[in-house]
Amino acid sequence: MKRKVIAAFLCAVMTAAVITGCGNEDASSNDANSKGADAGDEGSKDTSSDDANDDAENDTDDSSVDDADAPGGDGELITIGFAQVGHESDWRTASTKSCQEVFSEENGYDLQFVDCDNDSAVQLEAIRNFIEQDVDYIIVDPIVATGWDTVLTECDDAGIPVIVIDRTIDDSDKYVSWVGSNFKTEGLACGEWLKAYTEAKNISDVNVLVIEGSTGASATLGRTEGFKEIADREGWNILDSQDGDFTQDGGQEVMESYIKSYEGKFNVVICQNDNEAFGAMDAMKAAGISYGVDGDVILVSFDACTAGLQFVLSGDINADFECNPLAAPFVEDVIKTLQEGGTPEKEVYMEEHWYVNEDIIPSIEVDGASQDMTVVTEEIVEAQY
Ligand code: GYE
Repeated sequence: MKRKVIAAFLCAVMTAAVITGCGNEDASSNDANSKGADAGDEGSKDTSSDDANDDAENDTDDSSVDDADAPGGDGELITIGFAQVGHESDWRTASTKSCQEVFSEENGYDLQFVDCDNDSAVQLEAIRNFIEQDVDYIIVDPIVATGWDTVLTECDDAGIPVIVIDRTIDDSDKYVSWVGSNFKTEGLACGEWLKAYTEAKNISDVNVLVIEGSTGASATLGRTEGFKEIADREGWNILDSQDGDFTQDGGQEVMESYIKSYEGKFNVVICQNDNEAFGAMDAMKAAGISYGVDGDVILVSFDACTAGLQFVLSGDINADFECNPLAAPFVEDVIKTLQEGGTPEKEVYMEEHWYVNEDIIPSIEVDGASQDMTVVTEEIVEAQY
């Protein structure tokens, strides 16, 4: 099919335009008042109207593009296959909802959505089905960071552009664009805040339990690495670090077993997402262990979805490091750029904020950049996803 040939050509152009690989050290901007994304290294901007794209448009000979043959030509819907991780958390629900809203029929899309239920084999099969169906674009949120080169080569051979969202792919660059968060920065921010907070509270003995996200997910790897870097630097004692699978049940189970092994020995619990924190709270409550701003245990979380922020507001969670799930509008910018024959940014970073209950640490320094700590209010909770 002609449009596939054109797409394959665009893929080749885009592969040549790779600027940096995923996982570079650039902190996403932590501007306290706006939600959005940063494209590449150049700060926040509209990804569809930057110079790089304009140049690429000029360089691309699209004289052979026949509008009727292009995806979505002649008023046809643009077909998208989306292989979503699963439905494990509030964050995931917000991500799915955002994609379904943006890629609606009303907006000109036919979205084939597959919930992969956290199973990598199901995710690979979903992508191969999308190739079979000859969709126009594939969106994937990779459950794990590795094992991608073969299937991405198959997409490339079929001329179907792949857009990666949220978690990164670490062993292949055969995708057009990635839109997501810098998970290591989130982990570093958590560590820097904990350092400032324990100093402000005169807590010199820091004994930490970590409830990790799913094993092999880049969100888990980055948050773990960032936090550990600060813990090692500060000489904190990480008593244990186990997989809670990003679920409430997982968080509760891990916390219950931690309480059996370490009761009386820990004063910090780091949960790598809100749902795990809800489970950890249930386990601590049942064991009579107090947590949060008035408790014996400092409780920290990631994601900062509405329910998580409610617990920051109530003081049950001390700090919550946002991970912004609303990538879909930026993915749509990527698709529009491709539709117009342009070259989208290889990496687009979501903008995120760090939330706390107490007004004692106004900002922290992460990778040399000052980042605000935002005290949660009712209005912030209500405006959150
Ligand atoms: O933090 C967690 C979800 O990949 C960033 O996955 C995402 C993580 C998020 O289940 O809640």
